[in-house]
Amino acid sequence: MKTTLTKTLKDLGVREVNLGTSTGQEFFGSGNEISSYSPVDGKLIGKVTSTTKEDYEKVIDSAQTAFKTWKTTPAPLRGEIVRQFGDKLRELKQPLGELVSYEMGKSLQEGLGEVQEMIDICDFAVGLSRQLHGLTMHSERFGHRMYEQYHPLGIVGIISAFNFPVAVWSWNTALAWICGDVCVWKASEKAPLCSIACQNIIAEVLKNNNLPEGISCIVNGDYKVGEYMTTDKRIPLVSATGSTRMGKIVSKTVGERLGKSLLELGGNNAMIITPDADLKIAIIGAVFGAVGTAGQRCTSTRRLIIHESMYDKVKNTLVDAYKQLKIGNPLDENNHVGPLIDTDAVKMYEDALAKAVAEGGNKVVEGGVLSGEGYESGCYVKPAIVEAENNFEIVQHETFAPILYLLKYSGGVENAIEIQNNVAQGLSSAIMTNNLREAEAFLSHAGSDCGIANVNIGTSGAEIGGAFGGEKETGGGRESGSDAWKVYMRRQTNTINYTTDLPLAQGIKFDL
Ligand code: UN1
Repeated sequence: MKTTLTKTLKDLGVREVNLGTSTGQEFFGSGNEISSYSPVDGKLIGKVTSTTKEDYEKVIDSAQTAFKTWKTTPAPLRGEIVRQFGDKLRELKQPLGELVSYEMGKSLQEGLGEVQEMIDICDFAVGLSRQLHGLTMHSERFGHRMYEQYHPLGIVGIISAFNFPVAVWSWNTALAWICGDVCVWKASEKAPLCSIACQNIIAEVLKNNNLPEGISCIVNGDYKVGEYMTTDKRIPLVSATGSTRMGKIVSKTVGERLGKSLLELGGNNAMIITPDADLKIAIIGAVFGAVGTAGQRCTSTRRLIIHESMYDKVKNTLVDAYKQLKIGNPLDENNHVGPLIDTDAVKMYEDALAKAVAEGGNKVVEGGVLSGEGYESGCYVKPAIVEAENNFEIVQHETFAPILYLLKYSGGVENAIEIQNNVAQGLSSAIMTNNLREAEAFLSHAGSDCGIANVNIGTSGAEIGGAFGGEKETGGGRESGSDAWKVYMRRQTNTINYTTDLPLAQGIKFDL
């Protein structure tokens, strides 16, 4: 992989983060060049060569070879490598956070937060490396023992999106590594330098421990490189984060060869605000959820479902809150909202707003594209709020931009829950209420149908300790905490007979 920087990152106002001119995988990229432009100022940051099919074969060879060493390394020792990786991330948190912020456009606080998520998942994985437990069962036969074990799976393919260019990879890779797998990562072609920085960091850790770099590999390029992975039988698990459209293709292709896929796809996340809500936290939660990361999180708040008795108050308070928002260079800590990833995303934002109005929506915070000094990249937009109906086509879709739809409900909380669930996606959801009955109804089997359901917390900003993912068109996969590690391993049931007889299960007699 060859990386060429136009200037040093320092010249661009970003501290250097181990982003050499190449990674140890130098021979792995000889295809077309991919240019990385910063949405912050529109400048070309650098170019990366993409992975050809030939390069890809070399990557897989090195991953397969590395797997032989890695799968037989005791899990706690694998954890030790992840611990060292986490320590390196602690050292490099500031510059890596700055690179994330500069290449992707999220605020510096969020860039640093993303690196913090990486550190946290490393800690989690280190502990887990001593806890890859299976169950023991009681056999129905005399003199038999039965138990289950989890074994490493092989090569894990990771396809990640631009919006969390480093954290989502680490959720997958930190767990996969302690599970004994090796990883091949295709990062978004919109943020390739972040992946190279991460690769350089882990490559150094592996080298210091005399381990093969093939334990962690990167490939670069567009969907074709993704296709190499999804069609490749040597990759038993493909973990993909991104749009529902992409996820359906990945699922179908991997499914055709009966491989496993872990999908974390689009969300259409709602927050319900009931008459018993604490408005102070509801408003902050809603605003951060809608405009944080410029509305480009899978968990961003897209819909507010507000009880009619509170509707005008919430609307007016939100309109006032939006007036305080500062939009600009995300590396400047005074700004709340940075740019969208590129001008295509700006076009989608404009189209979505136009569609919402065409369907009868009413803009209460106008929105619009910013131009002039500081906005030269053409990627900065104003967060917008639209009064809408849940059945509008555009409201049913995830638009990766800071557009918040206001929806009204009347009657009991069950009506709000019905509106909330009435979309194709099922990632994150929230209710703002101090009413125990409403909160419990929301969390019950008759409540939210999402993978994440929060009370008095917004839809975004999940901690790594829980399983992350959602239902329906969100894809059903779970990454990160809880027992998400199990998908990265193969389960084996073992039955051992320590007698001199051969009793058959289910009491079957078979005498010769
Ligand atoms: C994503 O947008 O793909 O819950 C991940 C959150 C973050 C992760 C988002 N911890 O908002």
